[in-house]
Amino acid sequence: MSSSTQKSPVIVITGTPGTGKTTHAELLAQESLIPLKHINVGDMVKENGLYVEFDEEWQSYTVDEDKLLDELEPLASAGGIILDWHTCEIFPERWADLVVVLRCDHTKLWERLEKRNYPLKKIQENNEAEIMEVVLDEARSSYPQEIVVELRSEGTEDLESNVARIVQWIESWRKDREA
Ligand code: DAT
Repeated sequence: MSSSTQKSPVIVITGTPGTGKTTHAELLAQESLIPLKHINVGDMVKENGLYVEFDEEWQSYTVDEDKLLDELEPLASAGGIILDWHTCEIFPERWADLVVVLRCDHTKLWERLEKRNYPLKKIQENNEAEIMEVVLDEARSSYPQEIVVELRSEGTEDLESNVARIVQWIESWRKDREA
């Protein structure tokens, strides 16, 4: 949230399932010089019952968006969070200070999703979404261009450099607010 009183940013890490959001968010929470709470939105939906139903065919929860937004609002207002989710367009624009979209080569992504034992059609759907840049388009149409960053997440070198870059970004965000 871009309020001048907020001391810690809201960082959205998004991307197709399997691109590395949780891996990035966990490392970022460890490496950040300020405390950041990692919110795995998918887990929150499950654990807090923020869904309408479980879709057996797609093996996924149909999210109750109003309930989810109500639950997240106070956390986003306070700042100092990493929102880790495969979509970002439902979050109000005013929440996000930085939106990171992770990208991965589709054959590599396919292997990662196979390891999760997803149904074949769910692997196909996600693979296609990655090729079609669905999440990137969503981010670009939902947030100002200058806060959306597309980063490659294919190996550990990418992971480490991406996290270092976000840590740097947080530090300059804080300096701007001190000035
Ligand atoms: P997501 O949260 O986007 O669904 P994840 O963080 O659970 O993805 O990662 C899926 C798998 O891929 C997991 O075994 C870790 C691996 N992975 C993701 N990004 C990676 C990277 N940049 N380097 C190495 N492994 C990565």
